Amino acid sequence: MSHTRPTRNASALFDRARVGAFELNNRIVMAPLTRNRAGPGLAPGPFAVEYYSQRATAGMIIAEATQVSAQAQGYADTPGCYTNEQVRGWKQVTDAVHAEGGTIVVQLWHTGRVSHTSFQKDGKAPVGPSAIRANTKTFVAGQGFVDVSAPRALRLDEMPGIVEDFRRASVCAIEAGFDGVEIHGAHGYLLDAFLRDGTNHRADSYGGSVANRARLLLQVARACAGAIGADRLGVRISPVSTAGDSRDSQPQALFNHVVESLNPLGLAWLHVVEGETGGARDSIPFDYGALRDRFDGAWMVNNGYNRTMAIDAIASGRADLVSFGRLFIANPDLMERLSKNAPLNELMGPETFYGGGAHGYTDYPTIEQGRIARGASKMASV
Ligand code: 8OZ
Repeated sequence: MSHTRPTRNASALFDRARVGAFELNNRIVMAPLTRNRAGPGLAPGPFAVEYYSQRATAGMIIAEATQVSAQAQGYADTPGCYTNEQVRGWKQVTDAVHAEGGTIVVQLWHTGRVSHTSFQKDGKAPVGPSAIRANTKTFVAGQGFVDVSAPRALRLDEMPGIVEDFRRASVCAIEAGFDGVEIHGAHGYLLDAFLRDGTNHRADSYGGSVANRARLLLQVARACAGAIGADRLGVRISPVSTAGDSRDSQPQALFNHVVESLNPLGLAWLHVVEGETGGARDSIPFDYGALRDRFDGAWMVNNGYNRTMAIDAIASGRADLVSFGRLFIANPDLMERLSKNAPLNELMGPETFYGGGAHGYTDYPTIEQGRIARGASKMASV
């Protein structure tokens, strides 16, 4: 298989794009961003409607990682999509984004072993592929950042329940007005932890061979595709990232298989974190072209893209979509800023990322608001 694809969809970052069932306004995607601001019942909080509708000019918004069940929670104040209250909350968000002409899907996750007993029923251990504790931390209200708890290995008879939780949550997502769903298969959370030989030491049909380790992700993707349609479904992977203490001895062979197996489902997109999440893009050598050669849907790339890199990735045909995380935190009108090559807002301090209220969430100015504020301060100084 050749890894240099001819420029098949040579187009511009700002061009419309057909992705599965969607007609996107442009190829700029808001990456899923954990903000820990859910309200009562882990429904989206009071500022979420404004936060997401401010960003509706993105070609597609992928709403923050959202639990498929109570067991799936691993951090304080992250939302769910498995109760009526949560569905009602999300419906207000999706209605507001649609009113602005946007497209919004939700990322569904099970944090797996990246969790803490305080989030689990009766204070029991979180679950993972194997009883191996992750070398990472989570945030627990009242305790701050703490080591994640030691997990127990899921029993074989519990596996259908995990698949069912994802399927049900994907149905809830559509009820909540989302246009589709992204399955979180990255960053050491449950599905990624199953994929990897560093975190999956099982001896049953979900462990050992690459095919066995990929079984859960495949079953989840198949179940969600069957429930909501593969043309509304994407998967996110992070082949070489060590986020969430993710480890594998042969990531290339593993992900070649994963993508080859997902492809026949006809997914709308595959979302690939290139390199170390939020860090070096070339942390270890990896042939992403080999993955793309195995996938027929839209190819979404992520991790540290700036305007020039994004324009080039799309114009060269290397990618169909580019997702931006930090730039979307700081710039609600990122699409307009990129299209005009306008200056970007500076990111506020990390203390505003995870938890809190409107500050650092809904109070980043658009170009227009910035102009008004600058005009006002000039007037004030006269
Ligand atoms: C940062 C903090 C907590 C969770 C991920 C959902 O890494 C996350 C996440 C990021 O995918």
